Amino acid sequence: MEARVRALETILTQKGLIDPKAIDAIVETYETKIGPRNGARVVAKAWAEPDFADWLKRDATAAIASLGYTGRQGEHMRAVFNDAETHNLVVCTLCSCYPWSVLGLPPVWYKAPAYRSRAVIDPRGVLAEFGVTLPAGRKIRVWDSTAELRYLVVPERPAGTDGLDQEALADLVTRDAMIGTGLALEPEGRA
Ligand SMILES: [Co+2]
Repeated sequence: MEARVRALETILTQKGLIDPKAIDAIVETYETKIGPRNGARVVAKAWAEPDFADWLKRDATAAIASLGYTGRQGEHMRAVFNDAETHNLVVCTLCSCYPWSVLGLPPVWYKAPAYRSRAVIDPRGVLAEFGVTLPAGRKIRVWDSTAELRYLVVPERPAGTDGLDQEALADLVTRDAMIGTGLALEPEGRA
């Protein structure tokens, strides 16, 4: 795969269709500047501000863009909220569509055929392998991403976080919690 990518880049560069410096800049941006902290700030704001949560539910693309996080390909975002009845899990069964603008680069397992097929066939088993056990009776809803529509899971706000500001709340929101393969962390000092 690496050799193929290098060959493709060489040909496209020789034909003058791409500038390797531009590619490097994009990779560097997604590796170091854009990552799951963006999404964590979106979730923390939704936890802290009911008006923002409403907006996120109605029009996630606009609500997320208001924080300056916009997609490179203009894809639409949808936020799906975990609650006492439903846990949401995101996959791209076809390839690896992922909300880069809020989560950065996808983890390797997200692109793996095993995750992509099993997330829909046996979501509860997949969650167990991620160490997530849901309360009995909780439904799991699986969302299949596409190039046009990408999902951000808003995990449930942990108990004992009333006094935390948004920066501290964002620290509890992991990348996996926003894909649905994890839950938000418990605040420290809460046994
Ligand atoms: Co895809």
